[in-house]
Amino acid sequence: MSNDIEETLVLVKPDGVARGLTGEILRRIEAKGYQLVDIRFVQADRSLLAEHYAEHQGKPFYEPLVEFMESGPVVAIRVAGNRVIEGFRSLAGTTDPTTAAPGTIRGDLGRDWGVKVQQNLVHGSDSPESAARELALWFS
Ligand code: IDP
Repeated sequence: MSNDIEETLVLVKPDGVARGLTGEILRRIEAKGYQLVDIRFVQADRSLLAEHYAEHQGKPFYEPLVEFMESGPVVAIRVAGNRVIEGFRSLAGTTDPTTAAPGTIRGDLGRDWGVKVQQNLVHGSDSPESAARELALWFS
């Protein structure tokens, strides 16, 4: 375990924004000790989402995922901190909110009543390479 200051891209997805959970998600990021470096409200278009989710193109959930992500504004956040890339993914919890651990954003706040798996409130970059690529995309 190294001691590395990193930056990551966090997105509050359209379900998080629509449910008024942006403040609660920012609170959890700050409470953990991470720094909010930049923040913007974005109505993502298809070309941005195609680049962002390039690795998922061709998967069965790709089209519903992109449709969901363009269904409303998202909040893009540049977050800095010690090992923040894996640290934020730990705060977010596993992909499916139904089984995400209590104490995590998805586990505490994610809904599973009439809601699809893609509606899991947040995105966090999964590696330093993804973080650099995604930050350039959303904060160009
Ligand atoms: P992650 O966001 O937990 O890193 P990824 O595997 O990178 O998960 O998938 C990206 C996003 O695609 C997920 O956050 C979720 O919104 C959606 N997704 C992943 N797997 C499924 C699935 O099996 N069904 C529907 N949506 C999915």
